[in-house]
Amino acid sequence: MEMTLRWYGKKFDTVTLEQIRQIPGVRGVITTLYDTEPGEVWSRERINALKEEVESAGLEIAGIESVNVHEDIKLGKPDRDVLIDHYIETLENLGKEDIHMVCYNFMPVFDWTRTELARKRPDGSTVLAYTQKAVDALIPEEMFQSIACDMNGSVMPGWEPERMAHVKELFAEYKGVTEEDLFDNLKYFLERIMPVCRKYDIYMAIHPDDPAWSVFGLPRIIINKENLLRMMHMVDDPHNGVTLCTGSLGTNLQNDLPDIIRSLKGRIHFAHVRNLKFHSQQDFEEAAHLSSDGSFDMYEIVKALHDIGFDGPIRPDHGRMIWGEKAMPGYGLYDRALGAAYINGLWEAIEKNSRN
Ligand code: DNO
Repeated sequence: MEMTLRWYGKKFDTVTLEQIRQIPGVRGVITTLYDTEPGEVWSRERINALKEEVESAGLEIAGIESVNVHEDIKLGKPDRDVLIDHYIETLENLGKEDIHMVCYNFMPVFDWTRTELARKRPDGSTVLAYTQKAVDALIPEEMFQSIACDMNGSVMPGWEPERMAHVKELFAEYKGVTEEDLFDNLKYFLERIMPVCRKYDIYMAIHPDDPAWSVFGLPRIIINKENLLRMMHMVDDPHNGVTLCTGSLGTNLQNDLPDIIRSLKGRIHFAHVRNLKFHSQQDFEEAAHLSSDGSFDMYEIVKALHDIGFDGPIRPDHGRMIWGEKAMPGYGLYDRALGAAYINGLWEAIEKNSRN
């Protein structure tokens, strides 16, 4: 595996490349052109400039998170072909710049969903949290308003104000769209992009839906082992793979994370590792990465990744806000650096043990 940290770019991130460079074992960043809109072609010049910026700080681009998929592709609307052409052009430009892993998601309307961005824990840290009761009590258009005040002035991925301005219309468009429709539209998209992925050896890594169930009645498909295997087999090419995100798949306690990891051998191209603490089935908060701070056995998760020979980029995922840091919720420096050190420690121990 290659330990990495997500970085949103100089204009958007409070964390600098120089700081990332000092986290032991981190040599790569996962980044994006954060100010591009879904459907827009990423120019080779802009990708190259980003690459040079990262490389001049002594790091490398280990992959992109995300190249976002336009809603019309997810909806299977008539203009999807043009939009997929644009996506292909972006992939081509990334390939030419020697970038080989792209994370994306196929969640309708919302990307990840949380009901609180700064829940206070007993140790004084703040974390993102989800309570089903709060979601049930909200109308979707109010979701953004209800959490906006805790964003620390940042633009959060998946919660861009431009996207939120259209939530009402988007909901109307998804009326009647079933999970089967979404599977069909995903298949169509994947089949069209696979040739360019093969040509430039780009590994697509779909991000699971977070939480791993339908919210606000919208269809959601990347939620469990059965559906992950279905999506892999329906376009059976190694370039069609998965981002194994423990914090997303793990929202559903029925999902056995080490078992899912083992069943996806060879098709996990990127890993997001984090821990959650559950208070009841659909009421949880994000915890420190350490197993004993949450509900997951992080040793078993990292061991499963090690056992299947996972060699792609991995990153600590959302961290707590600690030590007075002000940053994009989930994406401060300190707790993610602690997470990286912890995952590196687990990996080293598992690696050395496996040699004996
Ligand atoms: C949240 C992230 C997601 C993820 C996208 C991938 O913090 O894990 O926004 O980047 O779903 O497209």
